[in-house]
Amino acid sequence: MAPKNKYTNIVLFGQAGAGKSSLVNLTVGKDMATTSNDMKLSTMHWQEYPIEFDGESYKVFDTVGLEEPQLGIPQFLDAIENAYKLIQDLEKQGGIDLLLLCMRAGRLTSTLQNNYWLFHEFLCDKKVPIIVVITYLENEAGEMDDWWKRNEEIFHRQEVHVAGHACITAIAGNSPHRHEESRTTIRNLFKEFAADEQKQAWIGGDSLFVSFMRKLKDLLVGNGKSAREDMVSRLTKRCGMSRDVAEKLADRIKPW
Ligand SMILES: Nc1nc2c(ncn2[C@@H]2O[C@H](COP(=O)(O)OP(=O)(O)OP(=O)(O)O)[C@@H](O)[C@H]2O)c(=O)[nH]1
Ligand SMILES: [Mg+2]
Repeated sequence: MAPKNKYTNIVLFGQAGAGKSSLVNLTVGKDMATTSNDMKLSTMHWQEYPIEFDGESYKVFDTVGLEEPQLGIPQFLDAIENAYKLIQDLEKQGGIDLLLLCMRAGRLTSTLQNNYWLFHEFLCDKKVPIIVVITYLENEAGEMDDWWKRNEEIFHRQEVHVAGHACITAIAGNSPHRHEESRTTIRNLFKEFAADEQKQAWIGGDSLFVSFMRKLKDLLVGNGKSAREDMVSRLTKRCGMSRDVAEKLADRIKPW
């Protein structure tokens, strides 16, 4: 097993405009990541942000939202391939400690579900704990966390199973108090997953890459043609991709 490095690696994902870059800035306490005011994509490639507080060092990887219609097929495939390369890369740097799925308060969309499947199941093989961070809650009438109480059941029903949640506002705006409260919430979350006991819980067994390759190998030993087909069918059924896109992705991720 690769030795743990001193950083806690956190991968951030979610739709464009969900507040990923703002979440980085909230955590750091100053503007480090570029945020976008419109729906145009501000980040085409993942960005790495070293963050330190309370004596712990983290690396946060801010990824591109994986949305097919908005991105266009070639860019969508690039984005997935990039995410896949990032995960492989992080394996060599001690693994991924935490996935943060960022969403804007509102309906639980199919894009969010697809992103969840893609990262958590397909790319990370359910081995990395995943936390959902709900942004845009500065105007929540009661406590920001009330949003979760109202919506938790929907996540279960939609089979989006998370290890935890955080209800926040990622910008100061008119609610500096809630912004501060949000920073504490996120920092506590980071600390929780940086804790050694927590890490132990998720280490052990195969690395993500090894288990991914083993799955492929098992499939290939059985029948090479069905291996590709299996991946395509998983991508269409679970990740909501069209057959055309799934086939292109299967061909790009692995030379069959
Ligand atoms: N009101 C409010 N606005 C927010 C919040 N979080 C982010 N925003 C705003 O939403 C816009 C998009 O935020 P970003 O942080 O750039 O979103 P992103 O997920 O990084 O977007 P991409 O990089 O394009 O994928 C910016 O104008 C932010 O100021 C929030 O909690 N409340
Ligand atoms: Mg961004």
